[in-house]
Amino acid sequence: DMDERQKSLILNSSSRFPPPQGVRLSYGTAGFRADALLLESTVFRAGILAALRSLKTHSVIGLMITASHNKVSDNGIKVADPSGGMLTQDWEPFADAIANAATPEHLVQLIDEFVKKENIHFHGVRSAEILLGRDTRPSGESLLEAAKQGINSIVGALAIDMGILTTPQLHWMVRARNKGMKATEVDYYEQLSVSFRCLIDLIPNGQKIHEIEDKLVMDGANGIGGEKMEVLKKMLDCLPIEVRNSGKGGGILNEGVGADYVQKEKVVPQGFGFKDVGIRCASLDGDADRLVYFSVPSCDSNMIDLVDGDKILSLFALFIKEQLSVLSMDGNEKISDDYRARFGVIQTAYANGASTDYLKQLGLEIVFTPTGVKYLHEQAAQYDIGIYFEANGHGTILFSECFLSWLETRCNELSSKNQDTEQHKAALRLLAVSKLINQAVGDALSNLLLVEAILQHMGWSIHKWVELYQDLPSRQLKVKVADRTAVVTANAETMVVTPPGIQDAINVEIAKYTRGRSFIRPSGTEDVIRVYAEASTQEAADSLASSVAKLVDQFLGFGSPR
Ligand code: G16
Repeated sequence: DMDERQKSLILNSSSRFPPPQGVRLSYGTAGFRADALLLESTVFRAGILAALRSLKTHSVIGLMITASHNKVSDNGIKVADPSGGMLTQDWEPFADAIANAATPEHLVQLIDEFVKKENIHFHGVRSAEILLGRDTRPSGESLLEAAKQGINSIVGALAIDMGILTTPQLHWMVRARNKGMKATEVDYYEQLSVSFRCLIDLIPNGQKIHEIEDKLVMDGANGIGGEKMEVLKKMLDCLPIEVRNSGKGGGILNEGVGADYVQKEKVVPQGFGFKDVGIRCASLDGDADRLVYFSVPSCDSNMIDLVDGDKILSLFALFIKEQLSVLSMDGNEKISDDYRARFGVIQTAYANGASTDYLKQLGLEIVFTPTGVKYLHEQAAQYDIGIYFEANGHGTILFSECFLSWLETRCNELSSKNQDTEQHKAALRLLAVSKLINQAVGDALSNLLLVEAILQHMGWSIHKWVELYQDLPSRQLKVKVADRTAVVTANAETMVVTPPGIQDAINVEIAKYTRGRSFIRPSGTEDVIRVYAEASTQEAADSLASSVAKLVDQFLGFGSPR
């Protein structure tokens, strides 16, 4: 229970952070997001929550201040759980409740009730530890101060400022700390560069002749990714990378640049153009948790050939499957006398239909979840090897502890027998992938290195990769509505349950198009309804998207009868 001293500490400090009037905040797809000016009290309260979570779990917790792909004037905050993954969904209602408590007294009451319910004990000195990180947004500094004050209002909680980081770096550090591993930023770079180097050294000799000669050009979205890649680059002598849009040149965060822009608009980002025709390019988002690739096909237009999250997933799946079959552990087949590895992929409704067809052809098990890393991650963790990706470039590969320890044993056996070296190499590659790829959350920097290693391994150019399968033309739109919470969906967001009637109307539109597919959902990071449509031609996808957008406006727009 909280004693009186603890209660008055929270009362006093929270009175310095009054919540904004007339705004209701919710812990959405990826934590709280809003205009940065509205967020001080929310971030302060998230600091309290993080400290309580640390007390409850006896583990290090992370707090990241970022609004990722959103505009520079927005900001946000999300909590990293002891595993390094997203905050447990069980605590989201508490997060919502305290964020919206109108007075310090009500806040204290909510915390008191929660502490009793969760049976959280206060132990005093250094009983809770929270790692803080922030992206490059100018509002980050004062919000960080608010978070610290929230943390400091819990007796025994210690806030450690890790500085400006990519979101995945902070998640990685939390995970590493709780596993008793070395967890500084330098350790992070070490792990990435060593495992990348290992994959490169394992490339079959013959293939090295086809080594991709051209450099990679990376778009840092004017965020944190560019700066961090410059550091990492110094440790990677075998990878020529040119970084653009690093934020130093004065460009605006996520504006006309970055993974979200490139993936949604399918056009060349700022800083890229005719000079890049044919070159392999990659775009990160503002906090470097998303990655897409692209190439500029010709000088005639600003269109790009996009390699989205689905195609990154497909490349990873292909490579892993190849290693598994060398180890003769294909798919969900019995893989050896003593082990059967479950291999699955996780997508959302945004996955391009052509990617799903391709993955099915590979014989993979595919599961769909609602949008949000937290849902995909949870599903992927059900497998020995679970690959998840959102089309927007968020994703990673999860390895089960059980599979990794089997793999390590197998590796040792094979190396002691000193025979069947192909199998040994495949096992070593899988181990290297498990170290390169971020096990806490999708990470653009480590994903980029894995892509580069696999392309080199396969001797593939970006064009070969683009042609792995042909995307169905698609279009995404967003529609401002009076109240986006009026839309409730089911079946991994493929169906609208309320408002009644809208799904039937959408179905009527879909039926007009060959290979037509469309769905709507409320965004969890912006105040809009998102519309997705795909069909056999771009014109058809555009027209399907715009008619569905009109329906959204009719049913939910400001002029709609409500
Ligand atoms: C966040 C989430 C992603 C989600 C994206 C868009 O990304 O982490 O899982 O796909 O928001 O969500 P929504 O469509 O609900 O706005 P990020 O890069 O902004 O952290």
